[in-house]
Amino acid sequence: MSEATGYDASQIQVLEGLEAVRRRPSMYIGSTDSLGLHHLVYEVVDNSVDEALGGFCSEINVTINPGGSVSVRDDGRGIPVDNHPQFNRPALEIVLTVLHAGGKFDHESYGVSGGLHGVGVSVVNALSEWMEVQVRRNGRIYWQRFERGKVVSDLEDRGSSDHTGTTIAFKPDNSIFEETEFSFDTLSSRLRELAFLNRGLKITIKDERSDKENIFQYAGGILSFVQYLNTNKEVLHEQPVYFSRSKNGTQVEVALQYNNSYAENIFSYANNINTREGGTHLMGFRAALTRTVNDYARNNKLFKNEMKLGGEDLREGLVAVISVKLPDPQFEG
Ligand code: 0RA
Repeated sequence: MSEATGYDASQIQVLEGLEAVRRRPSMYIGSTDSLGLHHLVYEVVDNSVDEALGGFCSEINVTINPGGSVSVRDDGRGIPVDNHPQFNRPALEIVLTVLHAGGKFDHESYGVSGGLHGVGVSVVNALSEWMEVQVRRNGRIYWQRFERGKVVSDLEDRGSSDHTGTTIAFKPDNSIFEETEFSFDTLSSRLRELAFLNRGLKITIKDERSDKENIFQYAGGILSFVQYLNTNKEVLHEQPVYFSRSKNGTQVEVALQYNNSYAENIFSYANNINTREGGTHLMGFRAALTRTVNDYARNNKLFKNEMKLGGEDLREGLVAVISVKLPDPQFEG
């Protein structure tokens, strides 16, 4: 560090990065309305889900606190706290204050889960009146506090711990957000969806303002998701069809179940993000469904003459979930 200023060049860059986020928050989180507000929580939760995808975390607990803050706790490895040589600061501080440093430094995870934008937890920090992080790692408890993205206390060792994990608590900055009231139901539906998409992962949400609570955990993963989507529908077959395949680090899962309606309901996801505008995974699925059923019917002589079923016919009453997880996704739209 330069002795005159107390700052070296890399730290000046850090502050400029977070200032850019506070100046134009929508560029990073989409909007500063209720949607953007809830996006902050998804951003933090997605970091914990990444730990789960790596097999290091089995439970995530979200709490809406009475004072307007939210806490997200996981039992993952804990954010590293050792010195980051490039910045000569604890790694935790870098993850929380440097744009795009949020994820693993190795790029081996499916790390682009980040809600809508995958911008990293430093963006949440920059847009929070305060953020407090507690890390259990190396047999110790570490703690650090930030205000509007800036370090206000150095990393503290607060005693011993016999397990690992990360707790991030933050209060959105009301000078940035038009809406600062978290909705239990809005958060619940995204957390339920994440639990469906990550089989076995336990996600809880507790509302300390009202004592409401939800626990989401699905041994069936997206198979359970399809059953949930067909709740109160008359299904044409009791057991959903389910299959999965992994190849070259890419994982594909499909679950489907027909009901007696005419509606088509296909939900497609890439790295836990709903790909509303479709993509190759959705197009591939639609084409494969049409081809497979037609091939089956032809091979089993179920068709008269040159009969053929159209894709639209085969999607009437279809409820399906397609989930792909891939290391380096290309998102459009
Ligand atoms: C960077 C590197 C490693 C883990 C994490 C970040 C991490 C971040 C968050 C955010 C919320 N929960 C988290 N858990 C972990 C890898 C650590 C290692 O190699 O041991």
